[in-house]
Order: sequence, then C-alpha cells, then structure tokens
Amino acid sequence: MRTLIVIPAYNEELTVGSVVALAKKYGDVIVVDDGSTDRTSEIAKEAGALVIRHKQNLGKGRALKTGFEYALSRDYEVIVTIDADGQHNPDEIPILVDPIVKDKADLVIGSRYLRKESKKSIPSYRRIGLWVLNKSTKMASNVDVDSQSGFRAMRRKVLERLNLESDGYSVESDMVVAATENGFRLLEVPINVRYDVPKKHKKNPISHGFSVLAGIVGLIGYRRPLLLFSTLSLLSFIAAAILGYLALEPYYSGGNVYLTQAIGAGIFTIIGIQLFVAGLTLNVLSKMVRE
Ligand SMILES: Nc1nc2c(ncn2[C@@H]2O[C@H](COP(=O)(O)OP(=O)(O)O)[C@@H](O)[C@H]2O)c(=O)[nH]1
Ligand SMILES: [Mg+2]
Repeated sequence: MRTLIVIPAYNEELTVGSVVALAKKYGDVIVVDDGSTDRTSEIAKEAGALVIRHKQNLGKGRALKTGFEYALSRDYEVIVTIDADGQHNPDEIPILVDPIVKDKADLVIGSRYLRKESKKSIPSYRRIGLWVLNKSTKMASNVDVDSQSGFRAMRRKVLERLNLESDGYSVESDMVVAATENGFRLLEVPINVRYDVPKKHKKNPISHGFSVLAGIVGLIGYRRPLLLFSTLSLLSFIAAAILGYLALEPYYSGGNVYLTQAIGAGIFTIIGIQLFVAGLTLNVLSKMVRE
C-alpha cells in the first residue's frame, strides 16, 4: 500500500536527518517544517524528504494538518506520523502499518504502555501528567489509549473523515476522539520511546500539560457536554454544601449564622444549577448538530 510518512518538525536540525533517512525505507517522507529558525528544512531535504515549510510557527496540530492535506491530494493509502526529535524508532513503522495492511484496524497508535520496559522509561513526573491526559481523553472518547503518542498509522479514509479542531498538541487526543466517533477501528501496538535524545520536549512540561488538558476539556465540552457540565455542577454543589455547613455550624452551637459563608453557599448553589442547565442544553444541541 502506498505510504506517506508525515514528520512535523520544529527546530529539530539535530535529529530530523536521521529520522528521515531511516523512515525513507518504508514510504515517501514529508517533513512539515513549522517555521523553524534552524536548518531543519535544509537537512530534511538533504536526507531525502519532501519539505513543506510554514512561514511561522503554527503548532504541531496545524503541521500535521498540512501533511494530511498533502496526503489526501495524492493517492496515498496509509499515512504514518512520527516525531522528528528521535524519540521514536522509524524501524518500527512496519509494526504500525501491518494491522492496516491486514485490515485489522483503521487507526494504529504506538503505545508506551503495552510493554513494561517502555512504560518504565517514562520519567515519573511525566507519568502523572500523562495519566490525567489519558483519562480525560477517555472521558471524551470512551477509549483508554496512549492518547499523547505521536507515533501513529492510519488509513486514508480516517483522514477523509477527520475534522480536527486542535492546532497544538491536543491534536493527538482530538484524533482519537474523532476516530472513535466515526466508528473507526482503533488498535494499539507496543513501541519504544527514547528519552536520551538531545531535545526530547520543546515545551515546559507543566504549561504543556495544562494547555493539552485545556484542549481536551474543550473536546469533552464539545462531544460530551453533559458529562463536563454535570461534573462542574457537582463541584459547585459540593462547594455550596461545605459553605452551608460552615454558615450553619456556629448557629447550632449557640451563635449566629455566618452571613458571608451563607451568601457563598447561595451563590454556588445558583452556579451549580446554571451549569447543570447549560449541560442539558448543550447536550441537546450537540446531539442535534450530529444528527
Ligand atoms: N510542526 C510543529 N511540530 C512541533 C511543534 N512543537 C513540536 N513539534 C514536533 O512535534 C514532535 C513532538 O514534540 P515534542 O516537544 O517532542 O513533544 P513530547 O515529546 O510529547 O514532549 C516533534 O517532532 C517536534 O518537532 C510545533 O510547534 N510545530
Ligand atoms: Mg518528544
């Protein structure tokens, strides 16, 4: 099957060359240089990739979209995505493509969790963040996968149906949600991820984690509004209950009601009700939109 390997790259001159050189064995290679200020484009071309360059940095999501548009404009049947920073091993591309060729899956995700050794290699502070992101992706999609892995293979028809909203890193979760929603078959296969590369993460893990989480919460709000809003509403009611208790407790022990706490309890009750109503409304709307 005709395969296109899409490599999003932002300032990866140290590693993109070897990734391209190794990936070339398994299909045509396109590097989407997302406004790098180093020699990413030059080295990628030299190594044998087709290069499309964004004039400025638009984010990983947009870079992948550029690559996907190219794939759809040609007759590629399988599209692989792999990171340019050398964390993934291009020689594992056939492991991802195989289930598609054998018609066992439409979207294959390279997972760090299926093998003990590769799971252990994830630094522990990252593991916590990844757990949160995986669980919230699960809330949006109902599937529990290595939602942040950028090493994937997919059938052309998956791309034809995807309408990705995410520009940044939450694109990885977005793809999982959109694929399950369209009824595509998802499969995870074990891969290895290296953590001894020169520039393994381009963003600070905390702000990166929160921005991905914000993107995923947006996805949950869009796909499953009732779930998101009833959770928020429940939190409001809990806050109201705690404040209500603090307001009345002094009264029952012989003093006055604490007014500030009582007002707070009232406000959180109202917010809770409003959130719940908003959830119900959006739920109906999102169902209508999808029908
Ligand atoms: N096109 C593009 N690629 C990016 C951007 N940020 C990161 N990447 C690429 O996306 C891949 C994964 O990024 P990385 O920071 O290593 O993510 P992490 O390993 O999940 O922390 C690498 O190949 C990067 O070059 C960006 O703004 N635009
Ligand atoms: Mg990386």
